[in-house]
Parts: sequence; structure tokens; C-alpha cells
Amino acid sequence: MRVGAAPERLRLFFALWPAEDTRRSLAHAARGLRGLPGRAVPPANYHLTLAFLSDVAPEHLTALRGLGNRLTLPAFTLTLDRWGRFPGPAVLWLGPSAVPPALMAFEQALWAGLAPLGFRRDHPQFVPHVTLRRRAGGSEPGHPAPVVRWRVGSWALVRSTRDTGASTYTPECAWPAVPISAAPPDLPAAGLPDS
Ligand code: 2AM
Repeated sequence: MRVGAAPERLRLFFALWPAEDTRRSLAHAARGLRGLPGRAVPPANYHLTLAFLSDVAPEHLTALRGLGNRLTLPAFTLTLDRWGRFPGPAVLWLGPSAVPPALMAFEQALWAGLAPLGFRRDHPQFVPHVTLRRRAGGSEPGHPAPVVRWRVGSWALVRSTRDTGASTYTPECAWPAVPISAAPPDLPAAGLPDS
């Protein structure tokens, strides 16, 4: 680092992180959007954001890893079956029309752990989705959404870096989703176990 330069700040997010077979299914779904304006998200970048953290001081990484170590994500299957759009950033996504309660509970538990570290959610309501296309303007897919069944097996703390306009996502740390039957009986379905 240059003497006197501001210390590096990190762009990070916690996300459900798909395995290769789910990435292939999502890439297949994204092919149906090819004719639309905008830019396809590279399959290696597919994820479902749980918490986006911009402008993070590097010294926070240890606490964020520690938070991940204390949380337990129960394994569940997510059925992605509806198109959606965020008008502001003009992104097109595929999301679930039925959201598993375990996913909502886990997102809340994660933010409950992030709040004491000074992080705040930048949107009022959690809308689970996988972004497939960016800068898509006001375009709408001309066909019904395909169905992608995602057996959620892992979640991660991911670092986002930008180089000449393209984003690269690098998992800093990943945790497996735990089959419910394997969780100790006193462990909440999603939450912070006593430590
Ligand atoms: P995405 O890349 O997964 O679409 C910061 O706002 C990031 O949080 C966005 O880039 C988007 O990530 C995600 N995001 C925005 N609004 C959201 C919402 N309502 N629910 C869940 N994630 C959201």
C-alpha cells in the first residue's frame, strides 16, 4: 500500500453458494434470456445473496468468519420457479415462489449476528433470488420461468473484486448446510447456538 493511501476496503457478501450441477441448471435457464438487453451473469458468479456488505474494513474479516462458524444452515431444497426484476439496478432474476421458512429464519439470524458488528441491511425486505442478467432495462422474459430445484448444500462468505468492469467472486470461507437429522436436538433450526 502506498504511504498515506486509504486502507483497502472490501466488498463482501454472505450467500447460498450453488454446486456445479445447480450452476449448469441455472445457466440453462439463463439461456432463455439471451435475446434480451443487458449482460448475462457468468455461471461461476451465480449465488443467492443473504447479506451484502460493502466497504468492509479488513479487520472485520475475523469477526465475520467467526459469525459464520457459529451459525447453522439447515439443508433444504429451494425450488426456483419465477422470474423477477429489480427496477433500480435493472437486474433479472430467478427466484422461489414458495420460500422455505428455514431460509427466512437463517437470513434473520445472520443479520441478528451482523447488527452488533455495525452492519445494516440496505433493502427493507429479503427477496431471495439468483441474478441471471444485469442492465436488462425494463425488459421482461417472454416465456414462463423454468423450474430449477436447488438442493442447498453450502453457504459462503464471498469477496467481490472488480477488474475492468467484470466482477470476480472468491469464497473466503464456506460452510456446509447441515441435514436436520444431523443437527443436535438443542440446536435451533437456523440461528445462533449458544457458544
Ligand atoms: P445480487 O447480486 O444477489 O442481486 C446490494 O444491494 C446487493 O444485495 C444487490 O447487488 C443484490 O445482490 C442484493 N439485493 C438487493 N436487494 C435485495 C433484496 N430485496 N433481497 C435480497 N437481496 C437483495
